[in-house]
Amino acid sequence: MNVETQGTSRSAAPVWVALVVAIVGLVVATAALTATLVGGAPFGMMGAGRGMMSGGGMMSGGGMMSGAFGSGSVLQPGASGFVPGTAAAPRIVRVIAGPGYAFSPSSITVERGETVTFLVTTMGPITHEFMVGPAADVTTHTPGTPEIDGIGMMQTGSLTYTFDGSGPYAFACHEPGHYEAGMAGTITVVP
Ligand SMILES: [Cu+2]
Repeated sequence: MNVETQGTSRSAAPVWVALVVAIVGLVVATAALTATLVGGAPFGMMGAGRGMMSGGGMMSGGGMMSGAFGSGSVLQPGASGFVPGTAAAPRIVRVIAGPGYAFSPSSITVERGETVTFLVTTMGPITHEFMVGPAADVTTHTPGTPEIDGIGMMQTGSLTYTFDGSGPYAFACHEPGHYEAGMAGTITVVP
């Protein structure tokens, strides 16, 4: 009797352990699969994979918006296959102004000599402007420096600029107090 009981409990324990391990394994595998499907679906539907290649999270807002306007906007200057903008066919660069006193992105890279059309959209209730040119002129708000004035909420302004110098270039908003609050960005020129 004693021997039989011991025998039963000895052989039952490994079966029980194996069953638990199997169940836990199944649950983990199911959870992982679910996470993959749930996490993967939005990327596949929205960005068709481009979001993931360009670093998704980092680009977030801008990446999603530019994703709808062709793959030409994905490659950045310096990357192989990048097509620089020309006067006849400027490269489109989208910039979000606000909400608050910031541009997104706050740093932009251009190829030397290329022509870029900035499409600047204001998010939020504060009106912004977008001035672009040599950093010294932009910083001091020099009259005559190209700018889009008074971009209201959900409005988009357009400005085309050719970067034919070596820089440094910059952009900024000079609505009262905005530049002082940090509403500016840098433009890096690559050969
Ligand atoms: Cu502003």
